[in-house]
Amino acid sequence: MFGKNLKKALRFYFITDDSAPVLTPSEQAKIAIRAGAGAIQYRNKSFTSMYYDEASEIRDLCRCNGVLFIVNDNILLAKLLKADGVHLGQYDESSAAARKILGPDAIVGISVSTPEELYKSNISNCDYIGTGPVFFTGTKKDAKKVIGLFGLKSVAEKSCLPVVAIGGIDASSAPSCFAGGAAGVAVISAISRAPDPLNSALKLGEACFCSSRSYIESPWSHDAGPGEFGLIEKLIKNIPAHPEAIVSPGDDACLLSAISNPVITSDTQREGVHFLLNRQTPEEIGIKAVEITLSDLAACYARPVALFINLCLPSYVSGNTVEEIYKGVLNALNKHECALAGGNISSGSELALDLFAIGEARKDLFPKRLNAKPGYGLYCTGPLGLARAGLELLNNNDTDFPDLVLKFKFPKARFDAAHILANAGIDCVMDISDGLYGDAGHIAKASQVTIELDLNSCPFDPSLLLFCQKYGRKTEEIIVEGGEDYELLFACHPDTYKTIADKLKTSFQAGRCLAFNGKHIISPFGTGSFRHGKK
Ligand code: TZP
Ligand code: MG
Repeated sequence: MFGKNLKKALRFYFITDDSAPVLTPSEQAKIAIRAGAGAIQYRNKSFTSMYYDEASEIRDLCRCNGVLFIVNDNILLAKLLKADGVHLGQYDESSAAARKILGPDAIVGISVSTPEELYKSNISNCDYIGTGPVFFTGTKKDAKKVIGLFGLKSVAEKSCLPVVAIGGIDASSAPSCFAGGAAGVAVISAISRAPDPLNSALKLGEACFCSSRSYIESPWSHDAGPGEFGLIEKLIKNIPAHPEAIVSPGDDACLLSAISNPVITSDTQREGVHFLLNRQTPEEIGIKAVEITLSDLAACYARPVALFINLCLPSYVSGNTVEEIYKGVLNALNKHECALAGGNISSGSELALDLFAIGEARKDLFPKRLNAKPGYGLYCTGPLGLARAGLELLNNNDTDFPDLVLKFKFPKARFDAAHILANAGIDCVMDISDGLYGDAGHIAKASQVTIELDLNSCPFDPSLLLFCQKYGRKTEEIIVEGGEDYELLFACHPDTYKTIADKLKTSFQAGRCLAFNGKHIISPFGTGSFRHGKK
């Protein structure tokens, strides 16, 4: 989330004061957030488990307002709190340990007072440098000698990482720190002990070119959060009427108009497994969740009718984020003329979406995995492996192949292709979520045939080829093992395929079905199944 925006987030960096006379650390954090701080460090030199709730509350405030949340000194506390990062002093644990424990996306900061210290420090695992005290500070009792603006400049000039100036800084001295090469200023007492903390914070925000904000509470906050009912009320206000949802969300249950062959499917999307909150926008997450749930209906030739969505909402996800997820959900449903018929929201430790979709099947044909026969070809409605490559690019912050990233972010339920397959009477279909190898295996097992994978007539996507070249990957392996493309995989007689090949422009033959010979899949390429979220 902070990748490119790190420098911006560091401009106004507030550190909580564990012994301020009037304001609690949470109150200080709220003021700093309102004044436009981009980063907040939780600093509590006498931290014990007693302070866990306090630290969690500040983490939630930061998350809900898009503010970087950093923990001082304690890597394990940062891990426990799922903080965005940790700030380490010269005598704390190593930045390598922080990187190992907190992962590649964590923001790791290190304190450095002089160019010599910078030179001696291993900063290969660090994202920013804290330098000071620039001015006299009474807040840190064991602070080093004041380095002055000259000292700040000498570190900033030598540092390849953004430098945050610290120590005795307030709104009036912040501009001189920026002029001295600082990317940001970190303050404690200028807010925590100011006679008028909000006013001082706002002035500091101005000096850092940060706009003030009306901060957002976590939906679960006891004081001011909207809570489950408030949030649901807000969400259902935006749900458009749908002709098939006679009694729509808001009541105990939804009354749908009668449908003849109901088909029901469900899908789960979990943070860190199926989606990445720091790499996909909430709206994108909502769109994708709907498309892949409806993809199961497409694979059954069913028309989408209604969708239910249960949300597990951790306290660090704001009501705004949920509204954005719903915006994506509603956009996707609208495209497929499907009603949002109801759902539920509960608190939980990680963001998760459980979706249930109801569709209406055709009367004449319900395709099944067990209908493949020896002599049939195995075909696919579109390119494979692109979504997997897109996920790897996202994980590497690589912007070289945006078309592949789009394939990961925006899979499409292939109702268009399903329509063509259904009209040709094809009765063995499934959607590919787990990769060709894994999903062809499902067809082979259910139909008791052997499937031999063959990519001779598979066109290789130009971007995928370039991706494989760049990352030293085997294209065939990504095609066979990569998942989440949500194309349709189908088996039919080769003569049947000939009648539809022209209509399915991106389709290709991926293999053939043989009489069972003791092995379900023969693959000269990859032999692994896709595991969502696994690198
Ligand atoms: N590290 C160097 S100076 C300092 C720290 C934590 C204290 C900064 O506090 P203040 O009140 O902004 O001078
Ligand atoms: Mg420290």
